[in-house]
Amino acid sequence: MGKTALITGITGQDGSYLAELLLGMGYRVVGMTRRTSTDVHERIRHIVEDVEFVSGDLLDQTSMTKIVADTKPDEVYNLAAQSFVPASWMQPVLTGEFTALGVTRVLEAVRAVDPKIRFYQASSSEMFGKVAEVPQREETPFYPRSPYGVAKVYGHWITVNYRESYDMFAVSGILFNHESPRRGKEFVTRKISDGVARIKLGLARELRLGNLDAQRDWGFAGDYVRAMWLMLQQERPEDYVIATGRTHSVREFCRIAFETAGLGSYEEYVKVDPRFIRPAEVDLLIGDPGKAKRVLNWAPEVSFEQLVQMMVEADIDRIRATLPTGS
Ligand code: NAP
Ligand code: F7E
Repeated sequence: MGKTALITGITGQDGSYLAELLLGMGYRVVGMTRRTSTDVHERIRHIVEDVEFVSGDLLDQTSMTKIVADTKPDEVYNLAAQSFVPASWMQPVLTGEFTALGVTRVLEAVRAVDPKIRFYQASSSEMFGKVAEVPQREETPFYPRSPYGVAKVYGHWITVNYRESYDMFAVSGILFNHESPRRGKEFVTRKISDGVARIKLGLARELRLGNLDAQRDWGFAGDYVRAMWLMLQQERPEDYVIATGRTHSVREFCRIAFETAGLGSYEEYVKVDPRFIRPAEVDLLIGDPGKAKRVLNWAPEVSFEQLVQMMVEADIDRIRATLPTGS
């Protein structure tokens, strides 16, 4: 019998890649979705027939417990969250409900139904915030800089606490920024690749961004979901930093993206717009993936340059396909 995995957040970027990975390994994949009045399956349209869907919400304990009891998973991947940092200043309470207390609700469901179920929590490099050391490791103290980061710190520690209180196999992956052509368009990398494609195809003339000097350790989402799975296959439940170990500025991302499209210098098109500057910024993130390499034998396969090219080319192809032929 193959294993069963329950994924919360299956309609998101990571959920779609993780579902593909697990289906390819023969898992029965159960995806939790929220009820919506419109179709939200864009990222998983190609595997929608292979996934079993259950309806639930991180805000609702009853639905969470029933889903875990009914589907009897071997592994639960808790990827659902309000994940956009600027939105967390606009909706700090809701972000806390989803991204912080939501984790406790899933953990409670697992504990009540079967504490032997293995649990993965999607922790984030945003927990390091105003960084205490460079590069950031599993032991680096947290100093979050947004309501999102604060909520993720709660989610992280409640996962550690359930592991220590109830002897559960509950682990936390501290993932640094990971991107793909499936990234939401509000995040800076996809905003840039989409903006570059629009300029290339004559649909826009400029791209408005915020802080171009912020530095992030950007990897490819497809590589990062492999690490999630590996963490749940270990003998002992432990937390891991997942990162490339390299950092780049938003400005560098722009430079490569505009060059990839053959548009020349980004400076001709990019305008800094104060609307996109954050109340508090995370200036520099760079992770040390040493433990993941040593213990999980994990390493990223897609480089920064390949990632930028992949995203720009995918957006050009996608938008071109919507244009009348010949344009
Ligand atoms: P994403 O694309 O924003 O997807 C978020 C998912 O959460 C969506 O499927 C969304 O469903 C679901 N969701 C939100 N609120 C929910 C609720 N109340 N009940 C049930 N589902 C809910 O995020 P992602 O980039 O795939 O990231 C996955 C996880 O990793 C998130 O927890 C994120 O915070 C964390 N993380 C991401 C990164 C990164 O760089 N991508 C790095 C570190 C950690 P709808 O489709 O219904 O909105
Ligand atoms: O911003 C700067 C912005 O929104 C990256 C989430 O997945 O990764 C993500 O959080 C940087 C920031 O991602 C714009 O100020 C400049 O310094 O793409 P982002 P994020 O905030 O790092 C972490 C690991 C997560 O856990 C989160 O869930 O880019 N920036 N100009 C901009 N950012 C945006 N969004 N838009 C701009 O116009």
